Amino acid sequence: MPKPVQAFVALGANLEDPASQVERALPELARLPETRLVARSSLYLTKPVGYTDQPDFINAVAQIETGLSPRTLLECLLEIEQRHGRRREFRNAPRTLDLDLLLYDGLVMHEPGLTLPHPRMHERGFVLLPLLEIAPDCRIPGIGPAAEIRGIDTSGLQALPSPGQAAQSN
Ligand code: PH2
Ligand code: MG
Ligand code: MG
Repeated sequence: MPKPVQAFVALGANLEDPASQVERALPELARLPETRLVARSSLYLTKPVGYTDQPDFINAVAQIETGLSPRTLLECLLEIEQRHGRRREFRNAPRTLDLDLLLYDGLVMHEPGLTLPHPRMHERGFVLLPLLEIAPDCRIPGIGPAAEIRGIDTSGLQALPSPGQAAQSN
């Protein structure tokens, strides 16, 4: 088996109990062959970006360690989306589950259906905030340290308390 690498996956959902879609997808990532879940972010409630006439999203980011190739990992992510009833009606349409491969071991690649790093990740607060929560030292190839990206609009983002975490009383 090739040496396992670190990879980051963005999770997003805004249909059919989105928080549960994302929470259920995390152990499914952990169960992929040659893969373990290293870290997961909080859930974030986020305003839709791009096509805005749709429900708010739940977003999160997961860090995995995997021996799968980028292409095989991508196929596995699409399979999990399918199991969650993902339908693709139009670009940026509401979805039960979206799993985007953000980073794979510092790899840069441009292939049909698979661009690494994810080409829009550095512009999206709903990706950067959860990513920085679990990987504050993360570097995006071709961009630089994720923590140094400026000008991201985070106004539509709200980190949700994790279950069991007491709500703040003030
Ligand atoms: N995904 C998109 C487009 N817009 N907006 C939010 N808030 N969250 C998403 O996951 C998202 C989006 C395309 O995949
Ligand atoms: Mg996406
Ligand atoms: Mg996607």
